Amino acid sequence: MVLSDRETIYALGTPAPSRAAPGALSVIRLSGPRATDALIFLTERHAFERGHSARDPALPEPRRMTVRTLREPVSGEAIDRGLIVWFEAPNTETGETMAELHLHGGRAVVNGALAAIAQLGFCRLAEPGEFTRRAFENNKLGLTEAEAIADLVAAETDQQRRLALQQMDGGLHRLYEDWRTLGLSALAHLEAAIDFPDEDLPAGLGAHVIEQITRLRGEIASHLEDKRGERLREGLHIAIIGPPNAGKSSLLNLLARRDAAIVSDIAGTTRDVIEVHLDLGGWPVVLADTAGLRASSDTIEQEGVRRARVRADQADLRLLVLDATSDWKGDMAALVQQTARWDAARDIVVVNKTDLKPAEAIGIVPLSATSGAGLPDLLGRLERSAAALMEEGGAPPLTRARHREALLDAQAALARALIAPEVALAAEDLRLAMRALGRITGTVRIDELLDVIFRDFCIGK
Ligand SMILES: Nc1nc2c(ncn2[C@@H]2O[C@H](COP(=O)(O)OP(=O)(O)OP(=O)(O)O)[C@@H](O)[C@H]2O)c(=O)[nH]1
Ligand SMILES: [Mg+2]
Repeated sequence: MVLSDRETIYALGTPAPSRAAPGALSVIRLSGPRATDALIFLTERHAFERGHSARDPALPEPRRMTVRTLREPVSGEAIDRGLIVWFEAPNTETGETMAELHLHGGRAVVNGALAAIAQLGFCRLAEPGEFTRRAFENNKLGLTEAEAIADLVAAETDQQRRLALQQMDGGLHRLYEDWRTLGLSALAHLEAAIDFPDEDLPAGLGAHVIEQITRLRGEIASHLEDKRGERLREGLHIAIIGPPNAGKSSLLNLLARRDAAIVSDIAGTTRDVIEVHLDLGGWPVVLADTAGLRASSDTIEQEGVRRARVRADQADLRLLVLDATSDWKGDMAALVQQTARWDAARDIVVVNKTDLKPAEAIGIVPLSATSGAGLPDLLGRLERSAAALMEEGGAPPLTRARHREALLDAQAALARALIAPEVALAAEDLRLAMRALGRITGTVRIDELLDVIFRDFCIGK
């Protein structure tokens, strides 16, 4: 992307109105030094021909919404009557002068207004993510905050929204910058040792520096292990497991409120893993139905059982579904024992078909997937388990693969620094580690990386 701060850019900030879905309102935003000229030429008759405003002041006060008729600059034909507002640089979102046109949301209005701005000849359509990029260039926000805005727009559940808002506050930015500060102070010690070798400094890295690097590595390592951010972005993985015919697929359909999986009285109906996406009390969830766990001579069913076990191990949470009309206590003991990652505190045992035979025991959730009896209790348990998984630890969670990659680079460089044979080499590795951290927040600029990131931020792409 070629960047020119002097150009005034514009874009429709709301979804493009379609015939099927016109909006009540559409908002066009402009940013750049001539944003207010655009407002004058679009709202004051003949101003464009004259090349200046006849009235003084032709513009409303900044930050004050004002009703104006929007006109084609050349013909003077009215396009819409709407609200205009402008904001003075530098206290704006992009750091430049900004203007907004709040118009009626019809296609002809929006297309007419966009064409009118183009006619002015001194504004150009913004490239994807360009408003955010300008905000970043003008130090209005860091990269992690910009990513948080993209996350906020993409958020589908309450909890995703909460995390995005937290990140917009800069919690993640501060965490990474604190680490960078710590690393840079260790680096300053090393550089002193290099620059003044004759001074009475300890040989090698010195205990203080080793302690700092080790602490940094430890903090980054636990941050990398924290899966909350990934779970919030991609969904908490919940696996439904249990013996054949217990009603696993019936439960999936009940929770999904649709017939996603085939239900039948033939044991061994489900073979492949079937996934549905749900919102469970604000937590995004990927719920997986799996094949009934049993020894089988059918090779396809064997593969299904293998996949079910893999899913059970990979999932964040397991729902063990048992059949109340069978020896469910025996099945429970056997299956819990076979499930490598069973966690008694969080994983949930559901005893299904209680319409046929009641079931009671401490800790289990009795359910009838056919009547829905017991569903509220099960939902309550699921939400509590989800909340327990998500709320561990106070630090802001890792949310993006991009951050993970940079943190892994930083970790590797820190590990090399600790075993470097010379102080100069250790310093070089430490510098690389700090660069990797700076890449996350944007403190260290890498233009090709920024191009990719900002293109990704484009709303409605
Ligand atoms: N009475 C009663 N029948 C149920 C209940 N839940 C499921 N069933 C029936 O039990 C049978 C098996 O249900 P599925 O949901 O296919 O069971 P599954 O655990 O997915 O079975 P596999 O895929 O073969 O492992 C079907 O005939 C369902 O209608 C229930 O709560 N009460
Ligand atoms: Mg099934």
